[in-house]
Amino acid sequence: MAHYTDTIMPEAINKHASQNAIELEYKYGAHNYKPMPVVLARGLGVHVWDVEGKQYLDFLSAYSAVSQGHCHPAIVQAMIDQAQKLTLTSRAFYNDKLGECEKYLCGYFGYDKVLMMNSGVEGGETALKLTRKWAYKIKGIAPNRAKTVYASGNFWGRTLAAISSSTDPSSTDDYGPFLPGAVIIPYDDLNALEDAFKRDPDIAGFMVEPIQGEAGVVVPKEGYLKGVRDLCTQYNVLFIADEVQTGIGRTGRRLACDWEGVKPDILVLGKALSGGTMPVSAAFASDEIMLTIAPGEHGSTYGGNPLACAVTMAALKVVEDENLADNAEVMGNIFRDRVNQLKEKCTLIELVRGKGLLNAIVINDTEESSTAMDLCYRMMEKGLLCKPTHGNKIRFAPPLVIDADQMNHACDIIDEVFLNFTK
Ligand code: IF1
Repeated sequence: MAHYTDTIMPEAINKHASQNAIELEYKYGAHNYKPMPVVLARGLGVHVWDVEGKQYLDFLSAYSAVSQGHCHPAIVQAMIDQAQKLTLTSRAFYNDKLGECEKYLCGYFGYDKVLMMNSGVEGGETALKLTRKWAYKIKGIAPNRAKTVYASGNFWGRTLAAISSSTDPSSTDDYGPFLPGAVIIPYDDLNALEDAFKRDPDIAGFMVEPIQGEAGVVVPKEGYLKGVRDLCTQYNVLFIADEVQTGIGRTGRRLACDWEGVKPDILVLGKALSGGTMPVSAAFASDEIMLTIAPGEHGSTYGGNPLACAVTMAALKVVEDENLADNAEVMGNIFRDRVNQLKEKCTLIELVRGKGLLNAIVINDTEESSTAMDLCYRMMEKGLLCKPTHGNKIRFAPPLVIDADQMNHACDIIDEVFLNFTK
C-alpha cells in the first residue's frame, strides 16, 4: 500500500502568530485544502485582518457566502438575540421561527413551499430527491429508472451524489463507485439538452448553474436559460437551478435566472442565505413537487432551526434594504471596465468575464502554469485576497456591499501587480 507523503508544509511566513496557526492546522487537521498562507482573525464589511493586524480587501467572500459583508451588524445582532432564546428544537416539534421564515422565503422568491437544510450540497441533494419522488409519483417513470441531466464542468458539492455528476477528476478520483442516473451534456448547449431529452424518456430533471462558478465563472450565451426553461417545459423535465453561488444578488439580480426572466421548477440556495454566519440552504418548489415528500422521508437535525431562520430573515432583509443586487451590477461594471482598460496594456490578461460581482480574469497562460497563483500571492502582499479557480482563471467576488472607492482601490492593486509582474 503506497504511503503518500502529505502536502509539504506551507512556506514559512516570517510571522510567528500566523506560522503557529498554520502549524497547528498542518499537524492536527486533515490536509483536504491548501490555503493561501494568510491567517485571518477579524472581518468587517469588505475587509479582513490577519493575526498580525494586516488589512485586506476580501475578493473571495468565502465563495460568495459573505455577500452582505463580514459580520454585518444587523445579521450578527439577529444571531445574538435568537441565540439567547432558542437555537435548536429539531423538527420533532414546531418552533416559532420556521413558519415565519418559510413564509418570508416563499414570498421573497415566489414559490409555494421551501425545504430548509444546512450546507449548499444538502440543498442540491434535496432537489435531486424531490426530482426522483416527482419522477415516480407524478411523471410516472418506472421505479429506480429516473435520471437527471447535468452540465460538464458543474460543481454542486462534495457528497457522493454530487461528485457522481462531476466531470472534474479532483472531485471524483478514488471515490467510486458512483451513484447511477447522472447524464452529462456540454454546458451552454441547447441542442445537446434537447437530444438528451428526446433520447431518454426517463429523464426527470436538469440541474444547472446559471453561471458556472467553479468551472471559472463561465457565463452562458444570452438566451440559454430561456432555452432551458422552454425545453424542460416541452419535455416535462424539471428545471433545477443551482443558485447557491449565483443567487441572492451576486450577479446583479435577485437571482441569476432573473436576467432572462425564467423561473426554475426547483431553486437551490445556500451560502449568502445566512450572510456568511452559519450554514443555511434551501430548496424551493411548487406544492405539486414539494408534497411528493411525505413526513419522515427527508430532513436533517439542524434543517430550519430557529437560529438559522432568524439569521436568514435578517440576511435577506439586508440584501433588500441595502439594494445589494443593484450595487453588485454597478460595482461589477466598474471592475470589468477597469480590467478591460488594464488588458490594453497587459498581455497577461486573456479576458475578463462575469456578471455583477461574480467575475474572473482568464490569464494568458496554460491551466498547468503557476502564473494565476503567483499573481494572487502578489495581490495578497498588496492587501487584496483572491484565489485562482482551475488553473489559469482568477475569481474576483467581493462582498456586495463594496463601494466605488474600495472597488477602485482594489483595481489599483490589480493594475500594479499585473503591470509589474515578472515570473
Ligand atoms: C469547497 C468550489 C465554489 C457551489 C454551487 C453548491 C455548492 C457550491 C454552485 C455546495 C459550493 C464551494 C465549496 C467550497 C469551495 C466553493 C466552490 F470551488 F468548491 F467549487 F464556490 F466554486 N452549488 N461551492 O459553488 O455548497 O455544500 O459547499 O455549502 O468545497 O471548497 P456547500
